[in-house]
Amino acid sequence: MVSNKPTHGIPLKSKANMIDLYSSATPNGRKISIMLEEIGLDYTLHHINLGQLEQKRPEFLAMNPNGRIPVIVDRDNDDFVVFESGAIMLYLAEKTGMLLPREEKARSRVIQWLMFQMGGLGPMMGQANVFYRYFDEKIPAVIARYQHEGLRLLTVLDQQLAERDYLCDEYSIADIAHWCWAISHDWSGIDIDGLDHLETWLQRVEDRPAVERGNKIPESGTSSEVKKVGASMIIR
Ligand SMILES: N[C@@H](CCC(=O)N[C@@H](CS)C(=O)NCC(=O)O)C(=O)O
Repeated sequence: MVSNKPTHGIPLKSKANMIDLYSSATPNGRKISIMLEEIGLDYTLHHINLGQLEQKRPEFLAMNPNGRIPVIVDRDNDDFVVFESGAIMLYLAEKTGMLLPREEKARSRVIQWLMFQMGGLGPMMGQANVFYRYFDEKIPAVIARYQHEGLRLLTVLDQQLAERDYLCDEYSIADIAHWCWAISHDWSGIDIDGLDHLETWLQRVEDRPAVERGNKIPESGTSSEVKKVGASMIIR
């Protein structure tokens, strides 16, 4: 449960809660707020204003040299810092024993689908957003390339979901990671008509109370605000 009201800037510590989450209203950020809501750890949200480049300030770079959200600090583990959303999900799953199976092969399957999201769907849909939404110059071949690749990856998910309710049978961090990107297919200009298993799964995950809560942390801006922030980041 998020314990404090969202703050802006980068406060150094808040000992009252176990996890400090540095995040923004983006797919990679939402993975972690949804996960924290699912596992029920107390956390404090520090809303990083990407448009103001708070993620490039020295105090943020000291936590993540890559200057990107999300980041967590575990106050329950010597203020251990974790960056990269996939690594954060694995860390929290291992800390709590939740959303990642113990059994070796089942665990490996979840990690495989998580890596597939981190290396595939996220980067491809991210670039589709850049060229379809944020770039002033519209380059049709580039837009088509990223949208086709995004759709191809979503089709792989659709096939995987044809015979199971969740990507690896039981709901796991792989579902959270993919859902956060797949749900924004419209923003990337990717039409998922005909991917019926994917659509059913998107709704199934969305219906989870923890997903509904975590998906609003932090709150999104309007479409034009999101577009402005997206456009401001790509040229830097
Ligand atoms: N691979 C990283 C990607 C993180 C990432 O790209 N975060 C974006 C928001 S979704 C960001 O912080 N962008 C700010 C910037 O590019 O300056 C992860 O999964 O954590």
